[in-house]
Amino acid sequence: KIPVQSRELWNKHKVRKFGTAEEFEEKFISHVEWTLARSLYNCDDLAAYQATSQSVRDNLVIDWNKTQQRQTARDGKKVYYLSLEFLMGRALDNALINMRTDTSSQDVGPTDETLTKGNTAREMIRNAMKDLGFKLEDVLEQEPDAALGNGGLGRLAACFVDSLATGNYPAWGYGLRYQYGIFAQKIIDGYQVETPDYWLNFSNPWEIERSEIQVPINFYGYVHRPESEKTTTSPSDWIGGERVLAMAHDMPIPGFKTPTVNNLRLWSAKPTTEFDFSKFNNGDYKNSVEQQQRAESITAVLYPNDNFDQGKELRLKQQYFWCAASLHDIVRRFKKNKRPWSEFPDAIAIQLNDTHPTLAIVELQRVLVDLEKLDWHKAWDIVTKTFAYTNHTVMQEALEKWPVGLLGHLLPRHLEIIYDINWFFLQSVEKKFPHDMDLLSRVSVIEEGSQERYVRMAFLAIIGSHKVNGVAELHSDLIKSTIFQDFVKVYGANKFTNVTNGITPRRWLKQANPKLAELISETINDPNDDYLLDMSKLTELAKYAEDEAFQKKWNDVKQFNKSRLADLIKRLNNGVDIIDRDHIRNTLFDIQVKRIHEYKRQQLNIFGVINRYLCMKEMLQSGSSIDEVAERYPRKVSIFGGKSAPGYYMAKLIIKLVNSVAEVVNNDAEICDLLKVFFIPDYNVSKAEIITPASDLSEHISTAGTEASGTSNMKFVMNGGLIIGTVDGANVEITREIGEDNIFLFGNLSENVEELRYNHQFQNTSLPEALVKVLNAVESGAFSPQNASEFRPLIDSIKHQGDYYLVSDDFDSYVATQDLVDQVYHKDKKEWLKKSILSVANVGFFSSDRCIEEYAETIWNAEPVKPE
Ligand code: GLS
Repeated sequence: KIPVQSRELWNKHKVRKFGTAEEFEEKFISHVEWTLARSLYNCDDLAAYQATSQSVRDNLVIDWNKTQQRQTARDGKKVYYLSLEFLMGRALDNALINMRTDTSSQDVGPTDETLTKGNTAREMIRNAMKDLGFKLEDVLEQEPDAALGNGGLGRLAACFVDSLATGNYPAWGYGLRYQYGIFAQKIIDGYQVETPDYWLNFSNPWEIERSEIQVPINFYGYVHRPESEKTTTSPSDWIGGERVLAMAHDMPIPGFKTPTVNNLRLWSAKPTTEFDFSKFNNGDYKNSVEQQQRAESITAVLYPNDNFDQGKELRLKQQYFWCAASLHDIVRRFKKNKRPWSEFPDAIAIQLNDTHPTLAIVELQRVLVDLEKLDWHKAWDIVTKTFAYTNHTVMQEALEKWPVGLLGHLLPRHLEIIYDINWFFLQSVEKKFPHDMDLLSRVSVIEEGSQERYVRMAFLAIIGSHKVNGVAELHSDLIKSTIFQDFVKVYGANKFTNVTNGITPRRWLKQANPKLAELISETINDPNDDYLLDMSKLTELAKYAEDEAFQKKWNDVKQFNKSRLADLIKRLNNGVDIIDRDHIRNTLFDIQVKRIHEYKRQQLNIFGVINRYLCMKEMLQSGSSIDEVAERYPRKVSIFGGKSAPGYYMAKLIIKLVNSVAEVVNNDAEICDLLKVFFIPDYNVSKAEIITPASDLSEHISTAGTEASGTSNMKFVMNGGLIIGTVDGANVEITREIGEDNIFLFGNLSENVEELRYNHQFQNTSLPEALVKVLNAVESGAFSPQNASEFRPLIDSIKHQGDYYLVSDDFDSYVATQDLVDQVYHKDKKEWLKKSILSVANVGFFSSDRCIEEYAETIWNAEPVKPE
């Protein structure tokens, strides 16, 4: 603590934010010289990016410190969002957009007064950069994506921290600081090849290393119980066998138009300073060092699976390491206030992003019982009131379960606690439903198999939480009627709720689509972009849906964004332009970008493309002119992108098929560029920012009942793209919000899926004619002349293995709906533009600000801490 008499001096030298371009320039140069130890003579774009980020970060840190002080002083309920994935993307541009320009605070910073009229902080920096000799766009390009996530689940967490800060909630994210994010995808000969993403190659200006915060974490070892304590529910000592340290790295998360800057705390593993002297003395110096180094492997790499549980020991280690460090941190902060333990749930809400952090439930129970010596039941009451769990999938292969042996070996005391939690839970079930042995075994946390026994993490998460939510209405209904059906019986339906996902409009509209954002703010007369905080303001746009002059402007923005994407594609295609720029306005950009997964059905999309191509060829063969073909099958570019899990054979084969089809179609002179296919390699957040605004149509075509929500569907709609989709996930609510006239739905409904699957297995179902032709072409080697059987597994899965994802059942409906898309797009542009405008006008519901409010009100009972 600084003595009172010294404080005046501190205040005299108080650090200040830059507010003007000149102040920024001064900061920039001092960072080039002092932080980077470079100079005017060797400052390249990368150094300029580093210096700009450091300067902007200085501003954020001032607000960050104040936010933490304010939130501590106000002592409201704190929210902690535990997520193994945060797919953040780039930070600099986002910070520039979120940098406040209001005058309400005494702090210096870019304000309405220091900025020339109508200029944003971002514009100010752009001009300053220009004066310093740099182009902002080139400098922004230097930043590597922070790709600490796989797909939707990780990006959701990133949108949530943005909205939490924007809504002034006292909320921290907790995650892991992987040294390697999701792999970089290369396409070689049409195949996905994974290369490591060493994103920390150049130092990361957005993280603040907290070397003073190091939490010891134990693994393995054994449990010791004093003689007097007979049962496992009484305080026990866990004597850990291996110890590593968790070190904190903080990333400031700025809210939009508010001085609230929240914290994302990521843990990295490092060896303890303790040294195994016995080994050392035995002359085994190398081994004792090696063991120390093993620690770092815990946070070395993100597991590259989406919607799939691989069950690796190192993954379990990651999970415990992160849960234990985060809880230690949370408990330490709580204890500072010396409030009674019973008030813990009034002070703290912890949200579990999927089952990955379920061990936090067990760890808190251990801390309370073993370390704080609370009675088991009192402790359990605190635990269940603190936690809430979000389920993100119904896919069986994604539901986490850990072998009892593995868990007990790594975390012996935690396994005991899990058994006891289960014991008390089953007792309560038995009381409510006496003698229902089947029910007991169905809801037990322990799955009794013939060989191995498993801990079912989702069940543990439900039992340890006061609320469980799904991520879209259909999904939340489905979990209640399928995977968690028995728990609805046990707890009643009220424990289960829905919070439909959302996305942050700051990144996905303002940042990704500056031209559209500008047109919107000009049209609805909102020069300060307040609509980005209140998306219901967008309904104003509906007035102009049929206004011809406005439609033209709207269309011009889309064309600009399509050209921007065409440029990117050209660059990725080694400079070869596959998109005819003269016809870009009449070329439908049809995009499917997301993780590659059989349930997301990129195979349905590419089969549709093949069908189109075969039909075009057939027309030509039977004597039609190219104009007639163009009339029936107008210009289209089919764009794909997404990563497959490295071990997912079928998904990788789908990528290869897309690339093989592209090879044939793009080089077929006969079809005169009417159809093009392109697979964008290494789809990531920063590429999504270019891809999303450019779609005319995007595809969200999962088998009904399989996609929990989807969030890219929301991103595309927010950018004026129309959707072709199944009645699945959030597509249902998108339809409700934007109107069924403005979305192209097709395919079977989720309630029919079971029967259709049954039919494939036990009835003789025939395939649609068009699909048969497609499969025959693929089988004949039309796209793999060197190896005709290459795509056999994809065909077999449909023809001979029950077509689990119902490609054949939805194929005709899909093709017919694509025809409808062509008709509206090419024959009735006005109608198309009207749909596009109305979609954006009604997309407001899908702002992640709305989700966070729902979580705060219905699950966390947390209030914003507004800055004065
Ligand atoms: C996912 C679901 O598959 C998506 O539908 C959902 O939008 C996302 C966020 O809730 O979570 N679950 C998962 O394991 N990966 C996802 O992207």
